[in-house]
Amino acid sequence: MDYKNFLDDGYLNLGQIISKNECDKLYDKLLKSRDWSPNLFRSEEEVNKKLLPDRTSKNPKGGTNPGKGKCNLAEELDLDFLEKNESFVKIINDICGHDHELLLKKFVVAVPADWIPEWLKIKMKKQYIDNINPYIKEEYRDVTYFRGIDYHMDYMDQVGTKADMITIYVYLNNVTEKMSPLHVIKKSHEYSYTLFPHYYEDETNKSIILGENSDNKKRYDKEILIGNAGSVFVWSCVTMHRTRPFKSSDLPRISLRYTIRKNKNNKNNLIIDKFLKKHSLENFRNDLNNTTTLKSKFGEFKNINANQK
Ligand SMILES: O=C(O)CCC(=O)C(=O)O
Ligand SMILES: [Fe+2]
Repeated sequence: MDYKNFLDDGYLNLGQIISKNECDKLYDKLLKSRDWSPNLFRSEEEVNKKLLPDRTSKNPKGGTNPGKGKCNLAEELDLDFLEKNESFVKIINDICGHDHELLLKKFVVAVPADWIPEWLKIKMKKQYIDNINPYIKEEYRDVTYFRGIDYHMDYMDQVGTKADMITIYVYLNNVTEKMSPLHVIKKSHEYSYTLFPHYYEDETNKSIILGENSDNKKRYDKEILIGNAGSVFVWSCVTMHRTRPFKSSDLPRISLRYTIRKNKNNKNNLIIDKFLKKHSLENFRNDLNNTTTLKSKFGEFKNINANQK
């Protein structure tokens, strides 16, 4: 395996390395697990009464997303066809070591806009909302639902820690341009110190200007991840990526997402260490890049791109 692209860009497209047939079987199973329709959503009345659940011992943060050992469908199903796949295992071990830590695995669902209730669409025009789990009925919150998410780094879920983490994304159905594919900006770690919502302009399908502000910016190549079921992608936790709102479809896009960290006791110089060293990110720390922290500090984000189109 050649890791040059990962070392240079912070991103690797592995192509379709997982059996499409196995992904199809899993996707079918997921389709049967619930009524994929507007019926996933809570009513406006209920939401207005109470948006977030109380903190309990089972749910100490009062969150609405699946966690490690918490309301997580990906942990309940047999995923050996993927997790024991030789190439999949080798890539993780090469980048983060044999003794890596699995921070989280979960299913991620891109929800077509035509399933979102009108009252919520109106709210979304005024206020930036990407993760829609608070608006989904509690019994269905064993996966994460997105309606598109603006450019971010996955480091935002692990602020204040070392950046020796990767995300692995596996498409479980065929993802075309219309199915809310991921957009990844190569080398975007160069602006990893900037805060969400990250400054960008003049985006095309192939490139984007990214920066700190209009005086400090640079054009980068980007890739839109179109791929069949079984396609696998890896990016570093400081690599910016997004999805646009999913306009319309009978079926959701469902992916499996793994967040992996190098074990701190492993002293070997692994691919993730080489990546961080190459870009002087060994000591990268950012305590602010988390939407919850940022919202409480600066208020709700308004009118940001992902919300408007
Ligand atoms: O699948 C999506 O729509 C967003 C994915 C994403 O950025 C993530 O899971 O980290
Ligand atoms: Fe992400």
